[in-house]
Amino acid sequence: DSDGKSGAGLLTRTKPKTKKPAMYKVLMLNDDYTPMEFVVFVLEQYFSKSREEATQIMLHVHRRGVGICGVYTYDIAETKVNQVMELARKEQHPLQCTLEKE
Ligand code: TYC
Repeated sequence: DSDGKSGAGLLTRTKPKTKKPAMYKVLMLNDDYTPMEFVVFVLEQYFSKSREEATQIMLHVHRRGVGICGVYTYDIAETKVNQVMELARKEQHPLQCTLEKE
């Protein structure tokens, strides 16, 4: 055996058992119609950004087409995307928010 002990196929673990969870970026996409103030509101409410930070991210998306709202585990990232998409739909804004594995 590779661990030098007898027995079939049981390898001695050398690494710690715990591993970091996969992380996912929540991305915001630009469009021509969603008001800037709505995007800033979303970044403050769902991504815990200050007014200043939210404004910077919104302007980055406005100029570059896409930007990162935050990085989370899958369940949290997915929940935030759903919450943002639901509010945008309710308010009739075409804002798009999506997930990307890091
Ligand atoms: N481009 C939009 C406007 O001029 C503002 C905007 C910014 C929309 C970021 C979406 O993710 C977005 N009103």
